[in-house]
Amino acid sequence: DATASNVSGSTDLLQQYGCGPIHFTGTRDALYERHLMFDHVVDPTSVGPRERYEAVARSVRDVLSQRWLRTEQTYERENPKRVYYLSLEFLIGRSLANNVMNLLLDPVVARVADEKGIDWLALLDEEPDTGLGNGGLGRLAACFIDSMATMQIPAMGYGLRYEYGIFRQSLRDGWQQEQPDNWLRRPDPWEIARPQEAVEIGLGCSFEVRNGTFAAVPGRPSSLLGIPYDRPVIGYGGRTINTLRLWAAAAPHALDFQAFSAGDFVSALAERLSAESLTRVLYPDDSTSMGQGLRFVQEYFLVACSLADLVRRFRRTNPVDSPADWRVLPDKVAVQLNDTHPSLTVSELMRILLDDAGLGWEEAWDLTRRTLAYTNHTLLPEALEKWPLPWFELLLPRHLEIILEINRRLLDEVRTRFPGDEGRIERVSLVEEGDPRKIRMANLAIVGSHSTNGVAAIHSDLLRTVTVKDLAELYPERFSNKTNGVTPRRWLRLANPALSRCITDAIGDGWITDLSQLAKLTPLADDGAFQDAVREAKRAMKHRFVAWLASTNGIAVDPDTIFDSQIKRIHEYKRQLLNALRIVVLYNRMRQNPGLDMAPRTFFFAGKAAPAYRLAKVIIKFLNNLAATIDDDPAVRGRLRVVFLPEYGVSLAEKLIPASDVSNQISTAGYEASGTSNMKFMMNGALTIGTRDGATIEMAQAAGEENFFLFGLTADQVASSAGWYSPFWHHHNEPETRAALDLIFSDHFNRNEPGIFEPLRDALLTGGDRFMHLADLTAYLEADRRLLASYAAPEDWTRKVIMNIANSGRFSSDRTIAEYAAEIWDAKPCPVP
Ligand code: T68
Repeated sequence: DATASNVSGSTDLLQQYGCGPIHFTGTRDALYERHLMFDHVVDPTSVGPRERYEAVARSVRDVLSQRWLRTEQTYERENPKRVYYLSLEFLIGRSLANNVMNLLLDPVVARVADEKGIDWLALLDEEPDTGLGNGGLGRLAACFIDSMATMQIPAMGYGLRYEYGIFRQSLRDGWQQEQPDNWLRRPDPWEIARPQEAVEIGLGCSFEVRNGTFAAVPGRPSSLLGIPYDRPVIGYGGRTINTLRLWAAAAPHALDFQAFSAGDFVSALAERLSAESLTRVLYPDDSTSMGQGLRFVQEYFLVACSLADLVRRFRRTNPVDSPADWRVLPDKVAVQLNDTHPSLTVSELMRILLDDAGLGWEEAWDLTRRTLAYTNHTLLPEALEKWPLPWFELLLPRHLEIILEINRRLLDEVRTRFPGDEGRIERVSLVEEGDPRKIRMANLAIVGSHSTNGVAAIHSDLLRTVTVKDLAELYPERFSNKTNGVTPRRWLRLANPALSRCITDAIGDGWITDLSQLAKLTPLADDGAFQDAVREAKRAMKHRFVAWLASTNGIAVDPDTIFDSQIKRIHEYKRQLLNALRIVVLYNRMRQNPGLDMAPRTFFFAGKAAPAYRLAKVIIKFLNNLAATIDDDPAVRGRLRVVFLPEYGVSLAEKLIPASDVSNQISTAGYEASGTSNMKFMMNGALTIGTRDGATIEMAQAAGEENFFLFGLTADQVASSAGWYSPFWHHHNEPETRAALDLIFSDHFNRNEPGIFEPLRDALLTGGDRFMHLADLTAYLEADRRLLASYAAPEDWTRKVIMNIANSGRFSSDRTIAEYAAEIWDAKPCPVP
């Protein structure tokens, strides 16, 4: 009827998704109206925003369902080479607005919201972040699956369906408090449980929950069920809809009625309880390896479920009648290991090919290696996974046999190629001697795959020439670099509507799927009208952020100050303390010289500390006390503000990055593998003040160093500093450094809590300053001076901003994925008709 087509008005679009004559909304039997009333059997006039959110989300899911099915049918029919991205983490964030955008439904939704008086932004806030990751590594996985779907690559993500994602952070007296993230308390409208596709995996022992801990019971083999939960991954334009498959653990046996009648009802249920605890919670440690048993089982569970599933799918489209038929495996399957967390894939695939498929060692090894590829994300020694050999004996005895045989052959090869070089043998060995002996998971991943890559040029170089030098000399052809990227859909088009519009007005919207087109903005860098538009966009996003902050956190900040942000996990190597020292120096200058002419600034910090990382928690406390002390000091009021925003996550980043003027990327050179928020800031028109580390180096090359504020020691200088560096020298010889440190150590920022910042003295001075904060402080302040000078000249500043945006195209994850597809996977698009 006329009303219906007016309201939905989108018949063509819906038809594209196979929805025929169904209306999105506006009639009694339209998608939205039906979900609103029938899903919860409630009166549609009395529902709250959460019900409205669910009804909209389910309607959107209805729209994409047939296209999603057709995507898989196309892959089954065309039988292309498939890519599987294995990751313990997928830091997805919210899905509704992103999915609406990718389906090109936003005009429909905007009209519906308008006509029905729905507060769209409030409704979006009803969706919890899907926080199944710690930081960059997990968010990269989320960007990659977005790009693969947009590029029509037949790909699937495999991960775990943690019931609790990254903990929620609140502050009490400035200290971090952790709360469980019960994101599934309300049903998630995006996931589809597929119990009919469950897989059963075998373990060498059983488990019990004893006194609240997960304990192994040796010598009693057991099994676990993996239940897949699928989430749609929508390519931009809605043509391809891939799948993210997350596994939940369950006990394999239906309730044992024998035990039930025998009265053992409770222990029959207890088995179920221990099985399900395996995927209860994400480990909250980033860039460290806590080496806990439950984590080891989680890793194996992901690997075993995913391989069973992909082998089943492989066999469906490539019938295997004899061992020889397995030879096409590497032509049909590429598996990318996101860090070493899933590197048991090497031994699991060998086990399948040897024991289930009946292949000989040589052939199984050749197929395994050609199928697998590994990405390294860190050089920090404390992050390199090494699992005790006794755990393998207990849980995975067959894997241990296989790994030791891989090692025997590896060491034979090393002996032949480097006779007499015992040191080398010790270093490349998969087994680290000690008590207990340990398996080196990075070595296993490198030896058992055909490709090892780092995530930025400098990182890949250091990996090859320092961290795993001996393996790189053995297999040089396996090593390459794939500089990270981020999806411009979520991080520019969705997060920054003001700048997106401004860009599209200037060069059209082709940039959304081809970010290199931003280069067309270069000739406009000095164009007055375009400069005005870019400044206006930034202003609009700052105002939006300020309004959000006031309404949600009750914090009032002045949008006419410079927004200077550092948002990332709290870690010594990321040097939030260096930023704090810079602020203390500026604070001292203002106190000493009340007339000092300096543009007013707001410094934003956000980030979580691993709950067991003591010093990181002290850093959070210090930032909060710094903020409070400055707020209370009339000498600097209105000119200097520090704000620590709690609960950093994808949704907060989406709000703060578009509003920021300055991006701090100040890790000790050589420590930040790549960084990815650095790229998000760049494409959103923030200027970077930072060290020559990770991908920041390549960003500055792309934009021109004159458009960056780089400072500090290089990675080479840091690496060779061991003999000469002393933080005491800086304390002694640099007045501003000394004044800042002494002010901190005088309890100026903790008058009522004496001594709580003693750990900072150890970190910065007496402990040797492992991350060389003091070595870079004066250079940081000098770069800051250049930054302020540019900000004072708006045309100069905005020119730099435009040059940054125009040259950020290379940092799209579409470019990164194109490189993986061509150089590692040999995967091609498989368009869905
Ligand atoms: C990050 N690593 C790198 N690790 O630090 C960052 N680790 O430079 C890079 O841009 C990003 O990976 C993507 O390549 C992490 O985020 C973790 O989160 C992590 C989690 C568990 C165990 C070890």
